[in-house]
Amino acid sequence: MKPPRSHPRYASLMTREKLVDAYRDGIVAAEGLIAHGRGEAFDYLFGERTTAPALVAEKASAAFLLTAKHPVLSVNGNVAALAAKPVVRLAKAVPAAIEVNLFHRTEARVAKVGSLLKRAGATKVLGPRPNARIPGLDSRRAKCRKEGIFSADVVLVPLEDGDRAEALKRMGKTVLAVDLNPFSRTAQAADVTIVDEVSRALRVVERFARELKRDPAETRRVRDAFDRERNRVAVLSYLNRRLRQPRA
Ligand code: PTJ
Repeated sequence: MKPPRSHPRYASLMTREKLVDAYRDGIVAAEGLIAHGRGEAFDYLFGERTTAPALVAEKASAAFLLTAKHPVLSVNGNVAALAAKPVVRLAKAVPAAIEVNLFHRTEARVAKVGSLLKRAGATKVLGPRPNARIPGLDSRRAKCRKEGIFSADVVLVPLEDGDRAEALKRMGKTVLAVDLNPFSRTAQAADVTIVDEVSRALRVVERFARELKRDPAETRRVRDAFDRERNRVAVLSYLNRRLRQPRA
């Protein structure tokens, strides 16, 4: 059942429909629907818009991606369902590789997510036939491609489940996360955490990447000036203000 356009929560209800359809098509894991619920609760608290601290983290992420030697965008079921086009556009703008990496991994779902990304315009998608493992991870998330996540220096990990971000950090990589939950383990482990809804966030990172690309010195300045602790405090202060004054 599609919600009527006049419904005050139309956009949010349509996003749920999109995820349920993607679940039925074998793109999203059942657990992904639950994860979305947590994400949308935080989005509601943040006012369902990109906040000023998120913008700062988005610009810094663009700078880290542009200055990387081998940047990779990691994609799971939820990210593919909500933001296949923004992922592909960002990958082209940087340019960065795309790798499907699933927590609830089945080879069938890896293939389906890959096909969806290709329909969204990706020319190459890594993920099938994994030939390396992320050390220290027991889950199927450890499976990856040598020429992809394994050898990347900067990895963007939207909607993580925590332990992989920490394992990637132990490998010496720079980890950029997108997570609406500022208290999550991922949010705390990442070098840059974008606390914003994934489809909005990736569009903004792409816009900054296109802008910064023209000015390498400014790109390095933005990257080096990013202060993760300061950004985290700004996100939490924003949330605190919203909780005190929901209409602010
Ligand atoms: O497709 P798979 O098998 O790789 O599984 C993907 C999920 C999302 C199920 C898996 O990675 C997982 O279990 O993740 P978690 O531990 O539930 O963490 C997901 C995080 O993303 C939570 O902190 C949510 O608040 C956040 N989140 C959910 N939806 C969004 C979001 N953040 C940004 N934008 C969203 N739309």
